[in-house]
Amino acid sequence: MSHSFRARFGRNSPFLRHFEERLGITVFVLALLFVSVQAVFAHEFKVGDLEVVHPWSRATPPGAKVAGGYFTVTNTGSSPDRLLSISSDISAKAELHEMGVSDGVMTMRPVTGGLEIPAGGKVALAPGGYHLMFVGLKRQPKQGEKFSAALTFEKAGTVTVDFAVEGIGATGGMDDHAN
Ligand SMILES: [Cu+2]
Repeated sequence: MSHSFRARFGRNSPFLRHFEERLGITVFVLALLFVSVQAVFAHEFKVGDLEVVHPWSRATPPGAKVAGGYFTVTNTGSSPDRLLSISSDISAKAELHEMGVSDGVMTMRPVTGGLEIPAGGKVALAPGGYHLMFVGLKRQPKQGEKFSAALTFEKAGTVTVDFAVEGIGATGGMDDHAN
């Protein structure tokens, strides 16, 4: 490395200081972007030892009577808990369902006795598996809005969460990169 290079780009050179400032601003802007993306997509709700992450639903076509509800729930406690019931102003009732294949046919059935959240474990409600079903919609959830629902757990109690309404065809893509 030549003398002249060091003279121009030495530790205290104005060029390097300027570059560091620019880098600092870039990192800051990226951090802000990250925080705002998190705020939009990865909202979460704590109750007792449980954390309900990114509750979301789908917009429904006009006249639809049901809408799904999805989220991930983690249990940081040392004993299992159980999701017992759900209620929301958006529908007459809300049920816990399980999707599965029986004799080659996709079926959906209510889960009886609640859904266990194992100690130190995590349960995902997602399209194709466990999900909430808001039955008897009083209005159609619209993309971009949120509606609230109360989830009641056996030990942790009741927590009110906001379901973010995504597009009609949404598959919960956020789960692919947020968790
Ligand atoms: Cu269902």
